[in-house]
Amino acid sequence: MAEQDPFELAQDLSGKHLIDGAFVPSQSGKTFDVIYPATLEVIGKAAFGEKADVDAAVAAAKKAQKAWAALPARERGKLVTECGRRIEAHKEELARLVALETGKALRTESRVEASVVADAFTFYGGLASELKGESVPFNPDMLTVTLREPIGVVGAIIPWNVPMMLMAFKIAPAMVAGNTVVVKSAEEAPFAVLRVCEIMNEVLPPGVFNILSGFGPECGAPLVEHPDVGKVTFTGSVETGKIIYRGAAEKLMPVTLELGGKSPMIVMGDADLERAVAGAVSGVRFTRQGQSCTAASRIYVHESLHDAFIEALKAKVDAMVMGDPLDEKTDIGTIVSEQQYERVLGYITQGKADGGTAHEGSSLPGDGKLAKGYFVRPVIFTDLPEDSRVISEEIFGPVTAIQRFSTLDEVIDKANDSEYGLAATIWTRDLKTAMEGVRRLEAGFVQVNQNLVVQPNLSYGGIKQSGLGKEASLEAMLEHFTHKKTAIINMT
Ligand code: TXE
Repeated sequence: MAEQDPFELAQDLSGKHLIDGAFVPSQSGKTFDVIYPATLEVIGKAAFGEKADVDAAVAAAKKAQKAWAALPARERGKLVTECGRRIEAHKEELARLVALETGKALRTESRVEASVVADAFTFYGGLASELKGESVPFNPDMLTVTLREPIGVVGAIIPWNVPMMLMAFKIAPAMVAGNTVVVKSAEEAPFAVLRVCEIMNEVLPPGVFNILSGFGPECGAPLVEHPDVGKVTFTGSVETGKIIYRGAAEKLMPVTLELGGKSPMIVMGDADLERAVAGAVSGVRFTRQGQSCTAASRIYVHESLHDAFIEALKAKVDAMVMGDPLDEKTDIGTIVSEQQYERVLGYITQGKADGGTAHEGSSLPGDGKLAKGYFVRPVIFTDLPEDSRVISEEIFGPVTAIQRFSTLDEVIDKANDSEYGLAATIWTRDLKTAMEGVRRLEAGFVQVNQNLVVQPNLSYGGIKQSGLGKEASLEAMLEHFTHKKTAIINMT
C-alpha cells in the first residue's frame, strides 16, 4: 500500500476533531500550531478544543453507548479486532506521523510504538468473552450471581511520549467492555492518534469513540468535570494527575492514573556486564531521549563493576547516532517540545552545579535545518551527591545518574528511597538475589536481567506517587472499565 507522506497527512488532519463519526472543526474555529521538534517547522494546525466541543463529544458518546453495550460482547470484540487489523496495515504511515510530531526516531522508537497499537486492539478484541461474572454460593434457594456492566462514557486523557500506544491501552478495553469514549489528545502530538481514530471510524459505529485535540485547562478539565463522564483514565505528570483526582472526587468518579517514575536499575557484582550495559542503554531509553515513565534514571552499580560499567556504557552511548528522526540511520531523535527541552537542560545544569561529573555522549546534528531542533546529548552523571534533584526527581530526558554500592541491603534501601514506585530492574546471576530484589523493591513492575517493552497482556502500573490502578491485561478491562453488579434471584 502506498504510504502517505507524513507532512501531507498532518496537513490533511489539521483543524479537526472526530465527533460522532465526522471530522469537525472546533466550535470557536480556533486552532494551534503543531511542530516538528527536529526543525521547528509547523507541520499542521490542530483544532483547539474547549468546553463546547467536549459537550458535543460527550453527548455523541452518551447517545451511542446503550446500543453499543447492547451488542453481544463478542460482536464488539470482533469490531475492535478489525480495528487492530486495519491499524496493522497502516503501521508504517502511523510510525512516520508519530515520529514527525514527537521527534521520536522512526527506526528505534516510532515503528515499535505503531506495532504495539495494533497488538493492543487485537488483544482486547479477543478478550470480549472474558467479561464474565461469578456465581456465588449463598443460599440454596437463591441464585446469586455477579455481572460485569460497562460504566458508560469514559474520558481518556493522554500524553505525547507514546500517544498511540497509551490511547490504545485505554480505549480498546473500555470499548470492548461496552463503554463509549472521548479522548483528549496531548497538545504536542494530536495527529497520529487522530489518524488511528480515522482508521477506527471505518469500522466502529459513530459516537463509540470521539477524539478532541486541545490543552489541559480548556479541554481536559471540562472532560473530567462533565457530569455524563463516568470514569477518567489518564497518563501524564503527577501534578496533573492530582488535579484530575481532585476533580474526580467532586463527582465521586473512579480514575486510573499512570503517573511518573524514577526507576532504579541495580547491577549486582555477579551480573553479566555486557548484558547489563546493553540493558542500561535500553532502560534509560536513550533512543527516546529518556522520555519514558519507566526510564532507568538511577543506576546503582556494585563497586566491583562500577568503573568497567561506566566505561562500557559511555562507549555505547557515544556510538549512538543522533539526527533527523525520519532518517533510517538515526538512533536518537529529539525532545518533544521547547518546554521539555528547557526543563531537561535545567536538570543537566543543576547536576553540574551539584558537583556531578557529566559525560555527554553522541554528537549533536549540528547544521542545516536540524540546528534549531530540540536535541539533547545523552548525559551520564557520576559523583552526584545523594541529595541532588537529578537523583530524586523525574527528568524525562536522556539523563541517568550512576552511583556505587556495596551490599544488597544498602542498595535496596537506596532504590526504595523515592516517592515513586513504577518500575525497577535488578541484574544478577544469583537466583536468591534476584528473588530478594523482586520481593523487596517497591515498584509495580520488577524485571530481572532484562528490560521488556510494555505488552498488552502484562499488567502495568505504579505504587506511591506513580499512580493508581493498572493498565493492560485482562484485569485492567474488568477492574477499571466495568462495574460489578450483584444479583440475587429468590427461587422460592
Ligand atoms: O504533562 P501533563 P506534560 C511527566 C514528565 C514530564 C512532565 C510534564 O515528567 O516532564 O510530566 O509533561 C493534559 N486537566 N510525564 O506537561 O501536563 C495535557 O493536555 C485535564 C510523564 O506534558 O500531565 C496532556 O494531554 N487534563 C508521563 C496530559 O494531561 C490536563 C507522560 C499530560 O500532560 C490538565 C507525560 C488538566 N488540568 C509527562 N492539564 C508518563 N507517565 O509517561 C494538562 N492536562
